[in-house]
Amino acid sequence: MTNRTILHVDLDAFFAAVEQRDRPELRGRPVVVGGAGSEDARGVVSAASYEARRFGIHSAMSLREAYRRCPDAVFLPVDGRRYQQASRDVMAILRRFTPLVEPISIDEAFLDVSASAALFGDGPTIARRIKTEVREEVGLTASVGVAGTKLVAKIASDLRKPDGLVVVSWGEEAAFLGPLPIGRLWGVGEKTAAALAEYSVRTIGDLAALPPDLVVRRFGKHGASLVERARGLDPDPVHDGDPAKSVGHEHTFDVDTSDMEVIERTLLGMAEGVAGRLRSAGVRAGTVTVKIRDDSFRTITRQRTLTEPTDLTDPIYSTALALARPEVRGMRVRLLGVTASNLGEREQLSLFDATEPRHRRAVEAADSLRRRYGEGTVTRGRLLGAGLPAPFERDPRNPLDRRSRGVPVDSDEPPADQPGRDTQADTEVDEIPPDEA
Ligand code: TTP
Ligand code: MG
Ligand code: MG
Repeated sequence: MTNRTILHVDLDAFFAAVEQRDRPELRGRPVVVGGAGSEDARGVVSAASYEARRFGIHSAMSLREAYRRCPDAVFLPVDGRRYQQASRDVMAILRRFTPLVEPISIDEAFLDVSASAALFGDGPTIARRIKTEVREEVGLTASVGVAGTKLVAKIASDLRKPDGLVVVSWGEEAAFLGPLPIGRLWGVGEKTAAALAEYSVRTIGDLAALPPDLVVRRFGKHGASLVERARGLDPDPVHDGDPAKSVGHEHTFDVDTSDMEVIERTLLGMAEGVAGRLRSAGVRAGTVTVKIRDDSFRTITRQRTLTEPTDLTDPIYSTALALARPEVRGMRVRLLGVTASNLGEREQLSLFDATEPRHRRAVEAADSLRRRYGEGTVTRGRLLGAGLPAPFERDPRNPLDRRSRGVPVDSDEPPADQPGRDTQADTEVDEIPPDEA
C-alpha cells in the first residue's frame, strides 16, 4: 500500500469557543454550554471551555454538578444555529486543500491530502495553513493530527489540545502509539480494557506485543483487528461526500389498515417528524419519497422532486399524500414511510424565501419548545389521540440524528434532475427488513 497523508482536524471546546469568540468578555473565563442554560437543572454539559475544565467540568456531566464545581462559570444555552454556521465555515476551509474531506461530527473531519503536496505542500505545512486560516477567518482554534492512517491521525489531534499540532511520520505509528493508555485505541471500551488488564495490557504497546492468536482466541475477530490497530495499521480510506443523504420515518401498523383517515394522519405525523429533523439539521430537501407495503409484503416506492426545496411539514405532507393516495386505494396497508432526500444547506438553496415569515417564526417557536420540553410538547390537533408513536423519535442510526444537536451537514448532493417530475422505483416483492421478518 502506498503511503497516505491523512489529517484529523478537531476544533477546541467547540460550542464554548464560539461563545467566547462572539462575546469577548467571556474570553479567559470558565464557560459552560449546555441544555437551556443556567436555569436548566436537568440538562447536561455539551461543551466546557478549557478554563472550565480546570474545575473538572467536562461534556456529558450534569449541569447541576458543573455548577457545584464552579458556581462562577458562565452557563449558556445551546445555540445550534451559530455552531452549525461555524462548522460549515470550517469545513469550507478544509475543502480548499482536498476534495477528500470526511466530516465525522460537527467539529471534526478527516482529510486525505496525499495528492495535495504539489499544490499546497506536505502534511504538516497544510495542517499549519488550516490552523491559521481557521483562526483568522472563523476565529476558532483547531487541533490537528497528521499521520498515515485515520486512526493515528485522530489520536494525534487529541494529544496536545488545545491548539495542538502533532505529526506522526510514516513508520513511526507503532512507536507513537506504544506508550499511550489502551483506552485511547478505537474499539476499546471499559469492558475490553478490563479484560485486557487480565493479560497485563495497560498501554497500546502492551497489546501490540501480545501474540495475535492469543488475542483472537480470547476476543474473536474483533481481537485480530485490535492487534492490527495497536500496531498502527488501519486501511480505512477517507470517505468524501456526506453519508447523511436523506431523512425518513417508517411506521408499521399494529393492524393492517385501509382507513384513509388513519393513512393521512400517519403521513402527516411522519412528514412533521421529517420536517423537524431537516430544520434541526439546517437543511432543506428537494425530493419526497413515500414507501408503501401491503399485507402481502409487496412494497412500492413513489418519488417526486419538489419545485422548491423545503424544511416544512405542509409541502412534504401534501406531496407524500398525492403520491400515496392513488396507490393505497383498496389496499390493506401494512407499512408507510416518508423520506426527504436531495438535501442541501438552507442558505445555499433558498435564493429567495417563499415562506411567509410569520409562519416560519411560528414553526421555529414550536421547534424551540420541543427542544426544551420534549418532542411531544407541540403536536397538531389532527395528530392528538391518533395512537401514533407521537414524536416519531429521532433515530440514532441515521447519521443526521447521530450527529444531532447542531449537526454538520455539508451535502454535496447535485441539484434535482427535473422539478416536479415523478419517478417510480421498481416494485420490490421480497425485501423484508429484519425488524419485520
Ligand atoms: P468534542 O470535539 O468532543 O469536544 P469539544 O470540541 O467541546 O472539546 P475538545 O475537542 O477541545 O476536547 O465535541 C464537539 C462539540 O460537540 C462540543 O463542543 C459540544 C458537542 N458535544 C455535545 O453536545 N455533547 C457531548 O457529549 C460531546 C462530547 C460534545
Ligand atoms: Mg472538539
Ligand atoms: Mg470533536
